[in-house]
Amino acid sequence: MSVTNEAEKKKVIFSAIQPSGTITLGNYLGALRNWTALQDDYQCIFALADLHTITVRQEPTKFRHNALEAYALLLACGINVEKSLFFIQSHVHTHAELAWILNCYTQFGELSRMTQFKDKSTKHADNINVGLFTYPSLMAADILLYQADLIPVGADQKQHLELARDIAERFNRIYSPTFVVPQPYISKTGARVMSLQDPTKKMSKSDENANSCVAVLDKPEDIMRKFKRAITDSDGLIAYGEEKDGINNLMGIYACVTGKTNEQIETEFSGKGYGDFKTAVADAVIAHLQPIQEKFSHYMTDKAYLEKCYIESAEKALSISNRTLRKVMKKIGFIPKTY
Ligand code: ATP
Ligand code: LTN
Repeated sequence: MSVTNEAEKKKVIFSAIQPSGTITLGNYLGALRNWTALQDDYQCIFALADLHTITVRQEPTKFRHNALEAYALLLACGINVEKSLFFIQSHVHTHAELAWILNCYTQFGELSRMTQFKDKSTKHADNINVGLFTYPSLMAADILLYQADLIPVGADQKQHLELARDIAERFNRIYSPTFVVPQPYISKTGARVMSLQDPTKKMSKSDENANSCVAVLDKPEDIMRKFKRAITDSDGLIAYGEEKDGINNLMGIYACVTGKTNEQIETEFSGKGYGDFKTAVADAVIAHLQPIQEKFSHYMTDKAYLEKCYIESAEKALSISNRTLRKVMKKIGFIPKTY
């Protein structure tokens, strides 16, 4: 990414995703595809939030593999390192440093109110570590280091973003304007993809039922099988409607990957059965994912290229984020580092 005058005028977008497992069709249609569409109009900074991932215990070999795979897959989905930064959070030390500082400007009570902390402590009752508790201060550091204007996040991260805004405003008030106060970015095309087995729940990579979730890297035959088994309803009509969560979800997915409207889909399938529709959705998803899967395989055979991308981005990210960190430390009263 060249930091030209023109690029400097563009608003800064920051977002991140954790390499905590296989990337799903939900992650792709709900988040990643929208990120890639923003790259011409904004100065985009994306990260693989691996420091966040260790709030849940990881097996080292699998963790390393998941992170590299996620990096390659996001490039394959269209993140372009010529236009945007895309780095690995743990490679840019300013994140952990600012997170510590922000911990001292965040109240225990504020973190105690975070619903994700409450959910994850119930889910991982044997490992309620302090990192899980201070997760939102690290997320605030990610965002505030780059003076980001807009943050695309899903509903589950809204509360964390609100907290990042509160921390930024608090710091600016105590000292003087230091951080840009970020706003949520609501995508016009954001899709919420629901579980194929329980369409009232969102599709999630941590779902125990493997049939509920399509991974971007799933083989065509697995994608077909999962869609064929998708839960629908009994009225047999391919039409958007109330109490038709299963069909609504399949129509939403089909619309996303083909660009068709609900009316066009209803016309296309009028008089046809759910079996035909499910096959058509699966075929469309397979066709949409095929070029991504091919690019992914190519990137995975070129580790040197992947390394070049994440190192170059990390160097640029370090230089941008260090400016903010030094400013913050100076305002607090730390003795400036002269080396
Ligand atoms: P987990 O199962 O570990 O909670 P997840 O699959 O729900 O993971 P996250 O890593 O929490 O995904 O989210 C990454 C991004 O993908 C977020 O921006 C989130 O809003 C988006 N996202 C996740 N699941 C869906 C979904 N089913 N539909 C649309 N967007 C989604
Ligand atoms: N917590 C987010 C990932 C994340 C993030 C961020 C998102 C880490 N840092 C900064 C936006 C901005 C998640 O799990 N989806």
